[in-house]
Amino acid sequence: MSNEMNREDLIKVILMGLENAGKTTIVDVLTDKIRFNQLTPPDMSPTKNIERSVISERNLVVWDFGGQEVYRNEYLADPETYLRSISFAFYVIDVQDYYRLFNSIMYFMTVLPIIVRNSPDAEINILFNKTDPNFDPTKKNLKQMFLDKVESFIQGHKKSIKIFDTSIFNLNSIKSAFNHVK
Ligand SMILES: Nc1nc2c(ncn2[C@@H]2O[C@H](COP(=O)(O)OP(=O)(O)O)[C@@H](O)[C@H]2O)c(=O)[nH]1
Ligand SMILES: [Mg+2]
Repeated sequence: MSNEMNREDLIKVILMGLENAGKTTIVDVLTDKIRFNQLTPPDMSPTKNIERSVISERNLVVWDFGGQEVYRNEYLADPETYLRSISFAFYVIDVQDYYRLFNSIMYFMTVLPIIVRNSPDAEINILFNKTDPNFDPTKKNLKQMFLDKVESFIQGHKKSIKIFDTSIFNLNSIKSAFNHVK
């Protein structure tokens, strides 16, 4: 890890969620590696472990937590290394992935208390990602299903949570979700 990444004045932002939710693509938007609305989604390989990106102009360091199960277990087993001093946590859900919705709910309910315990001041955000302009959510509304399942759980944690619909096909939707991060 370079010295820049260790700078203590940087605001720590984390992205968590299952693999394939679109976390790394979001980092690429925030770091201006993707500058135009995509006509087809970029082809990406799964993130190994954690990748950190510094956005110097905004004083941010973004931790992209690879979502594969082996890595997920590693973070949860050692939260003091990974989940401390977080200012903003973004939990990313693929609203088009019906078959893994339940898995994503379970992971959210597992990580939220650990984040809150290790970073009590962290602001929690949920991104309903892949809400593409041409995607019709009325058939299976995964966003509503997710919220229904976690509602009372969130209330139990007395945290107010910000919610955003995002898509790589609308870069502004992603940038706006991070506007309040400073
Ligand atoms: N349809 C659609 N696909 C997306 C979107 N964002 C990312 N993807 C695709 O989803 C796949 C996984 O993205 P990636 O960023 O690697 O997910 P990660 O595993 O959470 O880091 C890639 O093929 C991306 O191109 C989106 O908003 N809509
Ligand atoms: Mg990734």
